[in-house]
Order: sequence, then structure tokens, then C-alpha cells
Amino acid sequence: MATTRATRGGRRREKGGRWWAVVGAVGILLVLLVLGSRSGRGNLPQEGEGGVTHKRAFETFAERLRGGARSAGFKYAARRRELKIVPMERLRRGEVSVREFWGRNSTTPIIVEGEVRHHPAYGMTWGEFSAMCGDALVQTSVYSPTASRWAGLTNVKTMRMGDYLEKYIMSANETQQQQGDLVYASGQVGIPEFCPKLELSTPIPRFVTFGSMPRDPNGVQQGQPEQYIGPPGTKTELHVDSLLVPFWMSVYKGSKTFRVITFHDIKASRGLSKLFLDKQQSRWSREVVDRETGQTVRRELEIWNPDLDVFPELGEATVYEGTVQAGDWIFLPGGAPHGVSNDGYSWGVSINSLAPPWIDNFADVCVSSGFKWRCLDYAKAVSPPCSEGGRGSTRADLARCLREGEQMKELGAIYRAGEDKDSLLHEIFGFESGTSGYKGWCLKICKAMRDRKEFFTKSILDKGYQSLEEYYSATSREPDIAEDMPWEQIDWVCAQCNDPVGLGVSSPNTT
Ligand SMILES: O=C(O)CCC(=O)C(=O)O
Repeated sequence: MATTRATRGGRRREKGGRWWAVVGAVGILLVLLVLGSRSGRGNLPQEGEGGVTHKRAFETFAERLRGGARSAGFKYAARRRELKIVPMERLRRGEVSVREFWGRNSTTPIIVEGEVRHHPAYGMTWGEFSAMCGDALVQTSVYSPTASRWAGLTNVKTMRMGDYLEKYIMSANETQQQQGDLVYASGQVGIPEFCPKLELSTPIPRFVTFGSMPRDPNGVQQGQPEQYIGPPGTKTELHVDSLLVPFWMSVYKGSKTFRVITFHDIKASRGLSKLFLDKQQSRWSREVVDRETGQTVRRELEIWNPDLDVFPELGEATVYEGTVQAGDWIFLPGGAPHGVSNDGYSWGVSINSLAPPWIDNFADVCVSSGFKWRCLDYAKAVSPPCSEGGRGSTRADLARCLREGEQMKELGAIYRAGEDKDSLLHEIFGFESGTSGYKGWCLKICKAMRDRKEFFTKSILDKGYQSLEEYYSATSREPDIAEDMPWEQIDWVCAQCNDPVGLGVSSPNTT
């Protein structure tokens, strides 16, 4: 074979040696031009390349050429330059029963179209929302590509929901958006501690009414559901939810696009496991040399602007992508890194919980992750048998101790009974349907908020400060309503408990 090739080449050289020299020179020039033009296109994903391709902004031209030389090798050539994006599975409301739904699997994301269209929140205008909850306090943040905080959300502030809606949603304009004034009312505060009446408009969808959530000593949970409200362009970058429990969201306004990598994919790839599981992180970053300045800089992973030269492992992942429109509902399995981008003026209500059909997957995720993101603490909180010495160290034992808990047994019975019905939050926590159930639950939330405030205040006084004011001024820390809710908000919530008049409190039906 070698002889044949040499012979053919020799013949061509004889016939047109000069012609080949010209072709060779033009070829080299073209390669240099292509490489050069790529290096000058900035660091953003290029429009028209599917929005997911991107360039190597942080390599020197010499490194790029060395990379080109390496690309002759099979390994380098096999690397993906783009994300492998596949559409999420979708169903329409009514296509399957609750039992059938969980019979499929609980390890990949799924969207159910129209599942929450009958919820009162779906028909609510921003003005009505503001009239109900405008006086409540909300936490806002802004996305920064360089922020290492959870999901890249930084510049955290507290404001009244009415002011937020007025400024960033109801009277927001294009100029504001172009100027990057993308302020997001981004979770952290649960609906119970934000505006308890809202639970009557945002029922828990039938697929997840048997999800368990940790309960505080008052038997309630003030921090869930959370809600996310934001103009188009607001986003949360890739993150793993703390505790590794599944996530779901009802979207009532606008539309939100999710990108999700499953834990199964991470486990199956050495590169992805190393990236995501070696160390528990809020975001994942790497140091690279900036081509322009020669300086070493830190690059955060962005699933909405992915750089596979900095994070080549991403090419090994299947990225599930799906848009959730107003009236739709989405479920994400536990331990699945996800990022969310708002395409419209969006409002989503979400919970992280664990239900009987997801226990085996949770146990696998928790044990395989090396018990990161406090997943064992979650198991202990929802199921006391998991607190017994040495319990939960293997998948089988963790699944077993979770099933042994009283709360999980009760939820298992509800699940097996196959009840196909939405519930209100207060019903989930064992309070009866109707006005008295709402009132009883709300008063417990009020008490839980007061207890928490007193506990926090005491912990600060125990450190030797005379007051919270002195603590904040001495430490230059900003109060964070997720840990220290102002008394005025607590009093406002408590006042809502005694005022269910005209709320039309009733159990939601499913049709
Ligand atoms: O809707 C969003 O922007 C983010 C919600 C989310 O991913 C979460 O709470 O974990």
C-alpha cells in the first residue's frame, strides 16, 4: 500500500509540481484566515450557530494552532463542539393518570401541557396579584456571568412586591431590558411567609400531592413553595438543588425554558462526575488564560452560553431542553443540574419534595453523590428512622429507612389509593379543607415565623451584640429576609390569617 501511495504521489508531483505549491499556499492562508476570524468574534455564542456553539476566547493564537495540530488525533476530533440538546418529553393534561405517570420513570424531566390551567393563579392579572400580595416583601437579584453564588444570581435586594411588579413587570419597557435592567424576583422566600392567601390560588398539582417536605416544630414549612417572577431575559444558570430532591414548577405566566442534565448521565461519564460531583459547588468554574490579556481568569460554567473548550465534558452530556408555557407544569428528577431562562414576563411556583415513587432514585443519587448537598439531612428530616445510628449508608438501607417513616407511609397510602386530585398547601400539611383549615395553617405559619425571628435574634444577642441593628452595622452585613424576616412582614402575614373573608376558600377540583 505504501508503495502504491508513493508512486501515485510521485506521478502527480511530476505532472504539476507548481500547481500543488500554489494550492498548498492558498490552503494554509485559508486555514489561518478561518482560525483568525474565529478568534476575533468575542466570547458570546454566535447567532445562527444554534445558539449553543461558541468559540475559544481564552486561548492564544499559538495555542489554537497547537490545538489544530492535536485535532489530527482521533481523540480530539471526536470531541463535541456543541451541546447535545434533545427535546424534553411532553404530555398533555389528561393523557395519563397519576399512577400511570409515575409508572413511566422518575429519572428524566417531563412537561405536562395545560396541567395547571384550571388553577386560579393562571387567570390572575399582574394587577390582581399586586392587589393581593403587593405589600409583601420579596428578594430580588440580577444574573452575573462571573458570580459564583447559586445560579449566578447576585446583587440581592429586598423590596415590596407591588413596587417590583410596577417597575420591572407591569411598566417595564424594551429600553429597560436592552439596558440589562433584568431584575429577578428569584425565590428564597416561600409563599407561606410571603403572602399566605396566595396558596389558595396556587394548588399543588395532583402528580405531587403526596410529596414530603420537612416540617418545623409547628408542623408546617414556611419556605416552600418558592416563586420566580421576572421579565424576559432573566435567568438562573446551571445549579443543583440543595438536598438532591426532585423539583417541580407550575408556570402561571409567560414562558420559561429549562435545560437539564440528568444525574444518570453524570454518573455514566467520568468527566461529568468529576466536574459535577468531585466537590459540592453552587456553580462550576475553571481557570483559563485570557487570550487578549494573557491573565489567568476564572470562567463560570454557563449552560445558556456554553464554552466547550473550557468545559469539554459538557459535550458528553445529553441536555434536555423544554419550554414551559403558562398553564404547563414541569417535573425534574433529583440531583439533575438545571438552568432556566425566562422568555416572557414569567411567574412560576415551585417545590422540592420527595414522594414514595421517587425514593429508589433519590437513594441512588444521594449515595452515588457521596451524600453531598445535605441529602442525608433531608432523609433524616422527613423520616426519623434514617436518624438511627448508621442508617442510610447504602442505597438499599437509605430507601428502606425512608419508607419506614410515618410521613412517608401515609403518603405511600395516598399514592397507592390513586387519588387523582389537586390539593391546597394547607391540606397537604394535614389541615382540613375550607376556611378553618386555611386559618389554622396560616396561624401556625405566623407562629413559625415569630419563633424563627426570636431564635435568630437570640443567636445574635448570644454573640454579644446589643441588638440586630448593632449586629448589622458592626458586621456591614445586609439583612437577608431568607434568614431574618422583618417584623413588619411577619405582622402582615399574621394579619392575613384572620382575614380569609371573601377568599372563597375551597378545595380545588381537578377538572
Ligand atoms: O425559575 C427559575 O428561574 C429557577 C427555578 C429553579 O431552578 C430552582 O428553584 O431550583
